Amino acid sequence: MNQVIEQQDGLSKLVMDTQCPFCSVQCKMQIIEERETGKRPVYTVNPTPNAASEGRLCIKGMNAYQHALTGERLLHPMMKKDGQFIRISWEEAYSLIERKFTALQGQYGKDSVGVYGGGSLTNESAYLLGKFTRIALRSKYIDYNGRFCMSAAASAGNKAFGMDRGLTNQLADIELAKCIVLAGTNIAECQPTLMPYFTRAKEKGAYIIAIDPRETGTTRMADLHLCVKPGMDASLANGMLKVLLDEGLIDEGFVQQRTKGFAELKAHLEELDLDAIAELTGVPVKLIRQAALAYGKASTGMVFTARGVEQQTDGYMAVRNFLNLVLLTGKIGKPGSGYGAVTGQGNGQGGREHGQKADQLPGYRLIENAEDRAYVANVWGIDPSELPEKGVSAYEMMEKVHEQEIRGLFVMGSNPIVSNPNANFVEEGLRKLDFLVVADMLMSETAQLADLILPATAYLENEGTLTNLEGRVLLRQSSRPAPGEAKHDWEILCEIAEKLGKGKYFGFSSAESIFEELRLASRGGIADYYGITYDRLRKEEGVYWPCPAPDHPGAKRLFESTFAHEDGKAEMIPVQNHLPKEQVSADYPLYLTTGRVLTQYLTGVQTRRSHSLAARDVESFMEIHPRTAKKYRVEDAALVKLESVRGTIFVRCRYSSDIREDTVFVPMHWGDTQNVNKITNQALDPTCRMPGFKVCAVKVSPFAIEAAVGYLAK
Ligand SMILES: Nc1nc2c(c(=O)[nH]1)N[C@H]1C(S)=C(S)[C@@H](COP(=O)(O)OP(=O)(O)OC[C@H]3O[C@@H](n4cnc5c(=O)[nH]c(N)nc54)[C@H](O)[C@@H]3O)O[C@H]1N2
Ligand SMILES: Nc1nc2c(c(=O)[nH]1)N[C@H]1C(S)=C(S)[C@@H](COP(=O)(O)OP(=O)(O)OC[C@H]3O[C@@H](n4cnc5c(=O)[nH]c(N)nc54)[C@H](O)[C@@H]3O)O[C@H]1N2
Ligand code: SF4
Ligand SMILES: [Mo]
Repeated sequence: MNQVIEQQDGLSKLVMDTQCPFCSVQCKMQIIEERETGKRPVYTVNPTPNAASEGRLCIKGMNAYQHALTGERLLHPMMKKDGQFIRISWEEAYSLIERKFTALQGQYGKDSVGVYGGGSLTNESAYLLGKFTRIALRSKYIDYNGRFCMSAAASAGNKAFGMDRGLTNQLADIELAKCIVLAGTNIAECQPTLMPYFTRAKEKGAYIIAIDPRETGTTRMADLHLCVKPGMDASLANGMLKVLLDEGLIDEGFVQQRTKGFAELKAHLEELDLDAIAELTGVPVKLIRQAALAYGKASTGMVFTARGVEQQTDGYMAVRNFLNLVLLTGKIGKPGSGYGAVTGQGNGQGGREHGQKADQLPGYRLIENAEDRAYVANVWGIDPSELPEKGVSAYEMMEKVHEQEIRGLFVMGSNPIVSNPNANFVEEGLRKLDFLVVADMLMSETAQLADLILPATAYLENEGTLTNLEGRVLLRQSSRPAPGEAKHDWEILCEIAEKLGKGKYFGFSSAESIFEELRLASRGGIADYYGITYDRLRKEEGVYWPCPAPDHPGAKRLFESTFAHEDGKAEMIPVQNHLPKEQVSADYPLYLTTGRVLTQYLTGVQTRRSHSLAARDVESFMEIHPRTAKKYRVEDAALVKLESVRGTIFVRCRYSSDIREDTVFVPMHWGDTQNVNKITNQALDPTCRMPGFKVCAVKVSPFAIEAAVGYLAK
C-alpha cells in the first residue's frame, strides 16, 4: 500500500513505496518520513523484497531520498534574463517556447529544433518525447543519452539475435551457470545488489572470468582476471574463439541448426595468430587459453558485457565477437546459459524501445521501414507521410548544434554538457543556440546554460513504468505530491503540444492513459508491451517483454528454440583485430579510460547533492600505477593536470597498483575543471555511433599553479 499518512499530536508519518531512481536493477524500497512540528523530518529507508534485488539496496539507494527531498529542487519555471534566472509562470514559459520554436522553424525549417532525451525517463515520458518530436515539432532530430550507453550492445543484439533485450535470461539463471564471463562490467560498484547472484553461482562451482584493465571489486570476485589493454576486447575474444575452434570445443549441432555465418568465422579464425593477439591485448596466451577452456568446457555458461567493451569506437564489433563466443558454444536459450548486456540507467532498457532514438518508433520499430511507419502513424491518427525521417545520433546532434543547423534544443532528463565526449566543443555549441530549454528537477551544468528551465517531478512524485535490466517492466507508483510548481515530464510535453496546436494528439490525463496507447503502438513490434497493463503490474512482480497478449506470461528466457530473425537463426560474423582510433604517442603516452565509482551516479547532478554520498567522494581522481606515477613525477594525493589533444582537466592523483602501467582511470561524475569528457575522444563507432569513451591518449603532469590560473582565466 502506498502513501499511508498517519497524523496525531503534531506527529505525521508518510510511507512511500517506491524504487531507486538510479541504476537498471530498479531495487524496490520504502522511504518513511516522520515529521514533528518544529523539527526537521527524519527519514528511514528499508529495502523491499522483490525478484531482482531480493530485498537488497546499495548505498546510493539508501540515500536517494536526499537529493529528491533537498531544498535544491527546481520549483518553478525560470527564464534567463541578462544572465540571471528569473521566476516566470508556466503560461509564460509555454508562450515563450511557442514563440521561439515557431519562429526558428519558420525561418530555418522544422529540423532546426532538436530534442534530447534520457534513460531515466519513464516509458511513458520516453514514448511521448518521441511522439512529441515527430508530431508536435515535426523535427527529425531526436536522440538520447542511451546512445552513449546501450547502443553498441543494442545494435549487436539486434543484428546477431534479431532482438535486443539486455539479459536473455532472468537473473535467477545466473547461479545455474558453470562459467561466467564478465567483460568490461564492474557489477560490484555499478549494480551492487546483483553481486550475490554471482557469489552464489561461485559457491555452486561456477568459474568466473573478469576482463578489465583494472582490478575492481568485480575482478576480485573472479577466479581469473584478464587485465586487457583498453580497447582490445574484440581481439581478446578472437583469441578465445580461436582456442575454442582449435580444441574442438564448439557445439556443432547448435551451430548448424541455429546459426549462420560459421564458415566465414572459421576461415577468419584460422588465419589468426595467438601470439600476435597476446601482444595486442597485453594478455598472455596461457591466460587466453585458460579462459577459453573454462568457458568452452563448462556445461552451462553466461557472458556479460558492459560499457568497458561497448564504449569503444569498435564497440559494436567487440560485442559481436562476444556473441560469437556464446553462439559457437551453443550457450544460450537454456537454464544457466545466455548473454547479458548489463543495462545502465534506471530505464536504460525501456528508454531504448519506444522512440526517443533517431531511427526508431515505439515497440522497437524502425522509422525507415514503410510498414512500421504506417502502423505507428495509424495508432497516432496521422498520415505516414507526416512522420519525419531518421535523424542523427546524440553526439552528431551536438555537431549540428555547433554548425547551427540545430538552433533550438529541448533537453529532458540529461546533462549533455558533462556526459558528451569532447565536452568543450559541446559547450561551445550549446552556447551558440538561439534557444535552449532544459526540463530537470535539479540545476545541472546544462540547465545553467539554458534560456528556459522547466521544473520536473522526481521519482517520488512521478508515476510510471520502467523496464529493468532483465527486460522486466515494473510499475513505480507516485508517493507524494509535486514540490512547488514542478510538473511531470509527460504533463509538460502534453501542455507544450497543446500550445503548439497539436493538443488533440496529446490528450492524456495520466501516465496510465499514455501506457494504454504505448501498448497499442508497440503491439506486434519487437518490444511488444501489448499484454502488459497497470493492473497486471500492480498484481505481478513485473512482467517481461515481449508480452503480446494479456494472458501471455511474458518471456522470461529468450531464444529457447528460435532466434528473432525471420529465418529463426542467429548470425555469427568474423571480427577483425581492431585498434582504438586514438593511439598513444610521444606527446600523449598514456591510455585514459573512464568509468564509475560506487557512491556517484553519472554526471553527479543527483548524487553530488546527497550529503551522505558526496561526503564519501568529494572530488574526482586519477587512478595511476605508482611506477607510472614516478615516471611522470606525480605525487599520490596531489593534484595533477591531465591533457589530451582536446582539453585539460585537474584531478587528484590516486596511486593504485590495481591498474595497468600504460593506463590511467578517471571517473565521469564531476563537471567543470574535473569533467573528464573535456579530454575524451569524440570519434564514433561506424555502426552504432557510440563514442570511444573508454580509450584516448593523454599526458599527465604535476599540477602547476600557473597552468591552472591560465586555464581558469580562459
Ligand atoms: N555507482 C554507479 N553505478 C552505476 C552508474 C553510475 O554512474 N554509478 N551508472 C549506471 C549506468 S548508466 C551504466 S551505463 C552502468 C555502467 O556500468 P559498467 O559498464 O560496469 O561501468 P564502467 O565503470 O563505466 O565500466 C566498467 C568497467 O570497464 C572497465 N574498462 C575500461 N576500459 C575497458 C576496456 O577497454 N575493456 C574492458 N574489458 N574493460 C574496460 C573499467 O575499468 C570499469 O571497471 O552503471 C550503472 N550503474
Ligand atoms: N567519459 C565518460 N562519459 C560517459 C560515460 C562514461 O562511461 N565515460 N557513460 C555514458 C553513459 S553510459 C551515460 S548513460 C551517460 C549519462 O549522461 P547524462 O544523460 O548526462 O546522465 P545524468 O547525469 O543522469 O543526467 C540526467 C539529468 O536528468 C535529470 N533527471 C533525472 N531523472 C529525471 C526525470 O525523470 N526527468 C527529468 N526531466 N530529468 C531527470 C538529472 O537531474 C540530471 O540532471 O553518460 C555517458 N558519458
Ligand atoms: S543504485 Fe542500483 S543497485 Fe543501488 S539501490 Fe539503486 S537500483 Fe539498486
Ligand atoms: Mo549508461
